[in-house]
Amino acid sequence: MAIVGADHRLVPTGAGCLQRPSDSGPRLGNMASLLEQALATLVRTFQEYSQFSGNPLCQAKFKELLEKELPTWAPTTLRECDYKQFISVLDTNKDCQVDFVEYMHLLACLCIYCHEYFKDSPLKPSCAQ
Ligand SMILES: [Ca+2]
Repeated sequence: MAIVGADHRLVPTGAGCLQRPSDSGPRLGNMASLLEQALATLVRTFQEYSQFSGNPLCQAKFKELLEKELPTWAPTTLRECDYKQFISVLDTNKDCQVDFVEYMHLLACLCIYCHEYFKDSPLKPSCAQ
């Protein structure tokens, strides 16, 4: 099912698929690569937690996202004071919410961390390859 937003936001169309309201850009509904699927998942996850409004997430909703979607990587097990400091650093415009750009900054940092952590231990091909 395609849902078209008048504001040209990506909208859910079914199991993990996103489509743009117009045909001017790439159609993400028929993704072929893992990277395209990963990008759609990043966008869709934020949109789900913002109830497809695209609005910033309040801190409680953002913490819920971290706990459910990044249970291994997110600092939700930090002491409350350390968690507040983490949010303070992440919330660059200091509006006590996490917008999409701030969310993406966190994910970019996690990607860089993963890259640094794993760069000396090359990934093995999966069993299917
Ligand atoms: Ca913010």
